[in-house]
Amino acid sequence: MHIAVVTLFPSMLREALAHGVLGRALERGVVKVDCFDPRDHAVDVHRTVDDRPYGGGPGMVLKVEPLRDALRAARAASPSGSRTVYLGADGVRFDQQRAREARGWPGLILVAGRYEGVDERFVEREIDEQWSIGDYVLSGGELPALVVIDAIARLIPGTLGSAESAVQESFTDDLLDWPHYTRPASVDGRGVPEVLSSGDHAAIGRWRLQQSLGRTWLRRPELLERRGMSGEERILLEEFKRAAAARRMEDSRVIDESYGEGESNEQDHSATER
Ligand code: 4HQ
Repeated sequence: MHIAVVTLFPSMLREALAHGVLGRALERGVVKVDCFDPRDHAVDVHRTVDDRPYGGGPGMVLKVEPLRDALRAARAASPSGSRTVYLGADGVRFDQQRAREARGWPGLILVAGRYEGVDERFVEREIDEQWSIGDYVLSGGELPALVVIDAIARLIPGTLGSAESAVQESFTDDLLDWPHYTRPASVDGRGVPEVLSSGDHAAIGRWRLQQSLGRTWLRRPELLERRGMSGEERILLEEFKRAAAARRMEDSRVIDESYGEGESNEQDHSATER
């Protein structure tokens, strides 16, 4: 897939893209990322790319002409049918579903703004979609561009190893991840859930799905609402809820007992540890 980025800070993108699975995908040519700097298209001696906002107020706005010329260069280097996306906090939320859709596009042109943003007439004339990566204010579109590139690139065959890709396309999509453990078997007296050392792969699969369902129910119930559950998944989640309720009961009993013995809960630390 070809990705072009219009940015005033091309080195910020190039540096960040040189690492890990994405770095390797770029080396192997599975994904190609090209940067186009509006400053290279500024015409005055100062290479000006921004100007004061009409109506006054603080900050600067990116001018149309250098942006438009950088975008033209990006389009000339991109496959036909590429879509142009502006990254800004006022866009629609970028999520896994949008990443899946964009994976099928011939190419993607990302425009990263700076300062207060870009002249609205540039957005109206040149931008197909506006994406936001979340409800917070950043100082530029470069980090959002990197987030979007990472999320899309890992969906393209050849970016991840075959083991990783198998997991990513599995039924656990749209659920939070299950907890992971590695050696040593004991850390500060805390062990690893027994089932993970049982060698029973069906049981391990059920436990992981149950943990994913349980965590999603606890932390992101709206995700579970949207996704729905199979009959077997409902049973696994009910069992998770019962176990969670039983643990809460056990905790309050331990705390009551320690109060009864006149000890503070802090002193009796070992009793409340699971
Ligand atoms: N900005 N998701 C302002 C963002 C943002 C976000 C990017 C700040 C664009 C000009 N972009 N610049 N959140 O906060 O995408």
